[in-house]
Amino acid sequence: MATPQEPTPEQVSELKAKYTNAAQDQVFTFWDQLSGSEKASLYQQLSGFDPLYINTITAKALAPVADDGKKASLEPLPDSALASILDSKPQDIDRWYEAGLDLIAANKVAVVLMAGGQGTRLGSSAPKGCFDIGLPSHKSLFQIQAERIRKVEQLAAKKAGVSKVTVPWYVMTSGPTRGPTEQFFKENGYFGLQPENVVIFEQGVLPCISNDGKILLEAKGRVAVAPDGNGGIYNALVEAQVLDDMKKRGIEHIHAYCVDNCLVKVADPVFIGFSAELNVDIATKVVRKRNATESVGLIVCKNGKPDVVEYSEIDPDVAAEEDPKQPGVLKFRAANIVNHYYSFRFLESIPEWSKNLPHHVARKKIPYADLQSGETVKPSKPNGIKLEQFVFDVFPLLELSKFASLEVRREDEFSPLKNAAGTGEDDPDTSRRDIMSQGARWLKEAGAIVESSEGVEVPPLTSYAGEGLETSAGKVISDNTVTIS
Ligand code: UD2
Repeated sequence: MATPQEPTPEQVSELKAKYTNAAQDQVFTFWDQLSGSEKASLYQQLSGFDPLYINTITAKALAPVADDGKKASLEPLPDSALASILDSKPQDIDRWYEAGLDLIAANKVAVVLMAGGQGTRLGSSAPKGCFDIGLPSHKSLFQIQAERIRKVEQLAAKKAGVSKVTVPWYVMTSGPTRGPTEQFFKENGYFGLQPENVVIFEQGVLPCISNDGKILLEAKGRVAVAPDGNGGIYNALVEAQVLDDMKKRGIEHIHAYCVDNCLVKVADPVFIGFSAELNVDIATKVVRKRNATESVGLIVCKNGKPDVVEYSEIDPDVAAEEDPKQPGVLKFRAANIVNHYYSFRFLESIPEWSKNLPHHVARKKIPYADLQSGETVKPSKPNGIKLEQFVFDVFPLLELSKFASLEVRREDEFSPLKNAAGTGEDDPDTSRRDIMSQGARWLKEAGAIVESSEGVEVPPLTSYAGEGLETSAGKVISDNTVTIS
C-alpha cells in the first residue's frame, strides 16, 4: 500500500460532512491531535468506507430476522438437488472423473482457497494453512493442498497426452494473514507450483461497531476493523481483479474451499465433472452430520430455494429434529463443509448482487479508544459487534435447477482443523489420524499388507485419491509413510 498523502482542508471537510451526515463523526474526535502522517492514514482508512452503508448493514444485521433458522419453513433439499457418492453408480463416478480431468487438461479449471480466517479457536497466531498437523513428513496444510494441485495437473496431462496443464490457485487472505501467507509461500518456493499460477489476494474489512451502532476507533488515529467474512470472497474476486485473470485464462469452472480441511480434494475431477454435467451455477459437497450439535452449517431448502443455516444461528430443536421416515436419523443431516463449485458465468454476475448479501453479527470484546482520554481500552466483556458475510449466503439467489449438492464420505473428504491439540475433536491429532488411516485404506485396497499401527502417509504426488498404488500389491508396509514413484 503506497504511503498515503496528507488530505487537503477541502478533502477533510468533505469527508467530515459525510461522516457527520451519518452520525459517525466521533471518528474525528482526535483529528487535531494527530500528526500529518496519522491524519493521512486515518483519512485513507475512512475514505474506504461509506458510513451510510455501514449504518444500513448494521441496522439490517441487528434487526430481528423475520424467518431465521428458528421459525422459517425449513425442509431438507429435495432429492432432485441431492446426489450422493455413497449410492452413485460406479460408471457415473468414473464418467464425472474422466470429464473433470478433461476440463482440467483444457485449462478451464481454477481453485480459490479461502484462507482469511484467523484460527482463533486453534490458538495459533500463524495462518491455518501454515499449520503442521504432525504428519511424518511434517507438511503444512498449504503444502498438502499445493501438491494435490500438482498431482491432479499431472493426472489430467497424462490422460490428455499433453505436457503441461495449469490449475491456477487463487489464495484469499485477510489483513492479518496476507503477509505471513505470502512469506510462507515464498520461503517454500510455492511448493513446486509456478509463482505466476499462485495469486495471493486480500479480502475486504469492515469497521467494528459499538453496541449503540457507532464505528469504534481502535486508537486516536485508527478505526477498529475486522475481515468481512468468507462471504467477502465475492467482492474480493472483483476488486482484486481475480475474475479478470480467470477470464484471461479462459477459466469456466471454479472450486472454492476451506483451508483447514486436511482431506480436501483440491480441484476434485469428480466434483468438477458432476457439476459441469448438470450445468449448475453452484454445487456444494456435503457430509452426513455427525450429531445434532456439530458446528457445521446445514444445507436446507428455505422458501423453495437452496440455503444454509449456520450452526451459530440454528434453533437447537430444529437441529435435533428426526427424519419422520427414518427414526433416529436427523432430519437435517446435510452438513456444509465449505467446499463449493461455481460456474465462471455465475461469478461474472457478482457485481449485480454482492452488495445485497446479508451481514451476520458476531458479538465480540473489541479493544477501542476511549473518546475522552484517547487511551485504548481492552474490554472484559463484549462491547460491540463484528459484521461478516458468509460465503453460502449466495445460495438462495439460485433456482434449485441451477444448484446441486453432492454427498461425500466424511472419512475420505472432511476432517476440519478447528481446535487446539488435545481437544479430541477437529484438532491436529484427528487431522493426522484421518490422513494416516486414509493412506492405509488406499494401500490395503491396492493389495498391500499394512503393518503400521498408526496408518500410513501417502504423499499427494504419489496418489491423489488412492489411484496408482498397484505396485504396492502384496508388499508389506511397516513404515508410517510410503513414496511410490
Ligand atoms: C465454516 C462454515 C460452517 C461449516 C464449517 C465446517 C461458513 C460461514 N461457515 O464454519 O458452515 O461448514 O466451516 O468446517 O463458511 N475465512 C476467510 N475469511 C474470513 C473468515 C473465514 O477466508 O473472514 C475462511 C477460513 O480461512 C476458512 C473458512 O473461511 O477457510 C471457514 O472459516 P471458519 O473456519 O472460521 O468457519 P467455521 O468453522 O466457523
